Amino acid sequence: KIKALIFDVDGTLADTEDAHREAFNDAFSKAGYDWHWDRMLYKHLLSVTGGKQRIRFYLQENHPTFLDQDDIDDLILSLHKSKTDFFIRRLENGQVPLRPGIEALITECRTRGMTIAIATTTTPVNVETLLKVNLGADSLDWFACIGDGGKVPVLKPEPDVYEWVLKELGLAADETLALEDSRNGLVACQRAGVPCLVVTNDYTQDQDFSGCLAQWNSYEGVNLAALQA
Ligand code: XBP
Ligand code: MG
Repeated sequence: KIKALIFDVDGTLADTEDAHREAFNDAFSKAGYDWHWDRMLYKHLLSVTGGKQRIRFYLQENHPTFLDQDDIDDLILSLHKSKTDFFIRRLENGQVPLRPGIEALITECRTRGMTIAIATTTTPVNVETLLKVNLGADSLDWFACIGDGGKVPVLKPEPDVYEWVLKELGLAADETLALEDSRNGLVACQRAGVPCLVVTNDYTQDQDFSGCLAQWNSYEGVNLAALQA
């Protein structure tokens, strides 16, 4: 019997990636760099999770000598901090709504007394703000725990964030179900033994989801009866 549903955030609760992408571009331009991530490039860069890791990956492929600077780690950190500020501003301006059907699914879980939790690779303040802005300040308390990129040393596709969440919940992997939008998320689930449902979006629809429990391209038709069947 499934006792908990574990939600990914980026791409799953909301189509956040274009807001992330624009926030990266804003941070680059504010710091005086003429780097620009368009949708096509970003789709490729999404193969690496975590904003700081994504900036480093971009530099490796496009400006490798830039990485030779002694203070490169601090530079990436400060670019990422600025990116987070720009992203939060977009959330607070109401530019990133939840995906259609997500609020109903969360309500359905809560009505049925099912535990809900979060497993994401993003920065904690991003999750907190996304939830507060779209579901109200109380909504943070609806989740039994929030596993994020600040809680574990390595991000998806490694299983650490799922393992952290399972430990917090005190549940076995097969007593839970995860909801993901990306291959990296699915692989993290598989490595943690968590059965995974996938709802794709424009950025992830071409990825390989073999081994997932079920795959949709929208939440239409995704409800607890369908999930537990
Ligand atoms: C989401 C991500 C994140 C965001 C950026 O992956 O990869 O890196 O794009 O977030 P998932 P930060 O949905 O699999 O968790 O810049 O805060 O790291
Ligand atoms: Mg995701």
